[in-house]
Parts: sequence; C-alpha cells; structure tokens
Amino acid sequence: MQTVQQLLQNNNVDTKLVSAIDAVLEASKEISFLLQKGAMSGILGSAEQENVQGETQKKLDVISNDLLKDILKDCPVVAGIASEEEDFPVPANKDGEFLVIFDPLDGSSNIDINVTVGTIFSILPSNGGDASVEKTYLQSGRNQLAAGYVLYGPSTLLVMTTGQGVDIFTLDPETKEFVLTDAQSTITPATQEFAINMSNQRFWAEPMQNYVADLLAGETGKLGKRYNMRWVAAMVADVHRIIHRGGIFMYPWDSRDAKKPGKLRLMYEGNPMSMLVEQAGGMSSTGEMAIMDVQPETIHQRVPVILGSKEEVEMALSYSK
Ligand code: AFP
Repeated sequence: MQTVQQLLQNNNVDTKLVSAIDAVLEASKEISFLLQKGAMSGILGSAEQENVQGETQKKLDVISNDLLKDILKDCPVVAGIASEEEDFPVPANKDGEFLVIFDPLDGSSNIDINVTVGTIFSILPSNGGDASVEKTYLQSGRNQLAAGYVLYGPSTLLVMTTGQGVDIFTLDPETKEFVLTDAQSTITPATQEFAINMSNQRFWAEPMQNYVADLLAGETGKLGKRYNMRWVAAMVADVHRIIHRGGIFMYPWDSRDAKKPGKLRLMYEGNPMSMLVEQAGGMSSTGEMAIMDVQPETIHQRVPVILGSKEEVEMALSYSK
C-alpha cells in the first residue's frame, strides 16, 4: 500500500514541502497515541488557563499545541508557525520557506467524552517575510500550498490536498505510517443532509433563518425533499462526513457578539477546510464570497462558514440574493 510520502513523491510535490508536512504528521501521530491512552496518559480535563480567544484550554489542547510547535520549530524548512492556541506567531528557522498554521485540537470539548477530535493544518509560503510578525501570515487561502486535517476517531485518518485533489490515508498502528485508503475523494454535488448548531437559530440573519426553515419543512416546503441533520461539534468530523457522503455545513454569521462575525477562525479552520472542499469539487463561502478569497486582517480573525455539496451551498446562498 502507498504511504503518504510515496504518493507525494509520485505527485512531484516539492521535497521541502513534504518535510513540512512530515513534521505535522509526526506530531499528529504522537497526539493520536496520547488519545488512545486516554485517561491513562493524564491528558483529560482542563489546563485551567485560557487561550487568546478567551476559551478555556483543555490539557490536550496545550499538549498538542506544544508537540506541534516543538517539532515544527525543529524542522529546517519551516520559517514560522501560527496556532489557534498561541497569542502571536512563533518564528522558527530563518532560512525556512514555509509558514505552518494549525488548530492543534479542533473540537476539544469532545475529548472528555471520547468523541472525535482532529488537528487542522494549512501551509503557506513565507516569501522571505519576517516570520515573527503577523503581517507575513496574512495571506489569502488561495496561497495555501497544502491543507488538511488528521481526524482522531475509531481510526486515525489524514485527509490532505497539495492542490492535486483530496486523498485520504489511514494511520496503520503497526507500521505507524499513513497509508492511502481513498484516492481522489470527491463530494457529491447534491445532498439531503445538513449540519448547523440549531441552538443559535434566533441569532442568524434572515436569509439563513429562511433557508433553514425550508430545510426543516422537507418535502412539504420549497426545497421539495426531506433532510436529515447531524452536528458533531467538531468541524473536522462534520467536514469529514461531507467529504465522505456529501452534505452542507454551516456556522453562519450570528448576532451574539458584534466582535465575532462567526465562531470559526479563517486561518485555522476556514481556509484549510475550504481548500479541501474546493479540491474535492465542493463549494465554500462566507455567505458573500469564497472563503479563500477573503484577505485576512488579523491572524485570529473569525469568518462565517457555509461549505459542502456544491448545489446545496448554491441553494443556501441564493436566499441572500
Ligand atoms: P472547540 O475546538 O473550541 O471545541 O470548538 C470547535 C469548533 O470550533 C468547531 O470544530 C465546531 O464546528 C464548532 O466549534 C462547534 O461549535 P458549537 O459549540 O457552537 O457547537
């Protein structure tokens, strides 16, 4: 079976970029093994501190962040890193060519209940910029050289793109290698499944309220078909389901907090997931424009997200027109 490194080599991916990807995967394997040991590795519960966004960090958030940071800082091709759990970018190697941006443990509220979590990553060129300053990282998602996530579920999966489609790998616990198990995965254009946190319904803008009302009306409403709903509360798991069997995922704009035009982060979640979804033939939007066309203004910026099966995303967007 083909390993991730063999596939990248066959696809003529720059060997330096492969080294940066390898560093992410090395850390993700460590995270996967810690998760398998669960309570026995002392990783559960709160670290009793908050990240820059005021969210209480779990122990494993902090451990995963430190693992990725330490391994990436030692990787000569990495110029700098930015993490959802770090206040500021962290410079790495002055001759490095890549910036690695990551959410070390997405869906961390799921850790203590033994439900799927994941690591999301995005790799940008450093273009010789100063990796100690935020400005160097503020590139649109279109600049991404690679993006992906490692999903820690019943098995550990890597879902990745370097701009040549989306491939899925499974971590073999015996050889500790990610092996190709689903090549060139695509998202079905039509769907009857949606994912949204319905408890925020009253805070959404009117077009979103109307669209979801029609989803709920099923075959008796304007959309003329019955829908199913799923919400794992970990974007990695919800997006993975969509890559696997189609669907629409929404964390739309809401009026709960004027400073947050959405819950999800552009650089750590929006851009890498959008690259994967577009590479798999799906669509990804803020509601107004493609997420990857957003010019970031700050590293921890939030963004509304509507992504998944192309026809369904187009339908959702049509309610705003
Ligand atoms: P955490 O990583 O802080 O648990 O947040 C996960 C997440 O950013 C994303 O993975 C989920 O889709 C979303 O938040 C879940 O949000 P709700 O708390 O509104 O369900």
